[in-house]
Amino acid sequence: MSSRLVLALDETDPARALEIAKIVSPFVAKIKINYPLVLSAGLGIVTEISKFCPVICDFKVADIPNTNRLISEAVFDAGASGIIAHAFPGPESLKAIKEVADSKEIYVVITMSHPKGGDFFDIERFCALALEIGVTGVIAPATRPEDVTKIRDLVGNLKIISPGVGAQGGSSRETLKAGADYIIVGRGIYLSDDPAAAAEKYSREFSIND
Ligand code: OMP
Repeated sequence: MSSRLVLALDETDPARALEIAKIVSPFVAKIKINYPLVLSAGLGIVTEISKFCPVICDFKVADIPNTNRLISEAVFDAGASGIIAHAFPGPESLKAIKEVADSKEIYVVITMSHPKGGDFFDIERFCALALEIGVTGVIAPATRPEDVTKIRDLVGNLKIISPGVGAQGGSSRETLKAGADYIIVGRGIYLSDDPAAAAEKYSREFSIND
C-alpha cells in the first residue's frame, strides 16, 4: 500500500518534531518542512529527518534567479528530496531552481488554500509555466476542489499535492476525486494526542491499493 499522505511538520519544538517524524514515517509518503520548524531547529533538521523519510522543503521560494539558486543549493545539500517555489517571479527564477535540482523534485504553488487565497493567483498562467519549466508537480488547494479539477485539466500528468484537509476544513475525498495525487495534513496530525494513530487513519483514508 502506498501512502498519499504528506505530513506538514510545522511543530516548532525540534525534539518533538523529530519524535513525531519518526513515529509517523511508516504512514507518510513524505514530510514537508516549512519555516516555523527550520527557524527554530536549523536546516540540520532536514538532514536528520531525511535519514528516514523524504523531505520536501516548503520554503515557497520566490526571489531573483541567483537567490533562488542559493536557497535551492542549501536545501538539496541538506538532503531534501524536494522544494516548493512560487510561480509569480516568472520563468527565470524557476529555471534557476531547475538547474540545481538534478533529479530532485520541484513543486510550484498554483493557488493557495486559505480564504481569498486564490485572489492574486493566475491559475492558467502558472500551470502553463509549470509545464514549460518541467517541474515535478504543483500545489493546489483541498479547500477548493473545483480549482483542483481545473488544475488537473491544465497540468496533465504533473503531480498535484493538496493542502487544506483537517484544520482548514477541506475534503480529502473531493480533492482526490478532483485529481490530487497527495494530500498534505499538518495540525490534524502533529497537534493530535496520538500523531502516529492520526497519520495511520489519514493514510488509510487516502490509500492507493497497489
Ligand atoms: P495544516 O493547515 O495545519 O494542515 O497545514 C497545511 C500546510 O500546508 C502548512 O504547512 C501550509 O504552509 C501549507 N500550505 C497551505 O496550507 N496552503 C497552501 O495553499 C499551500 C501550502 C503549501 O505550499 O504547502
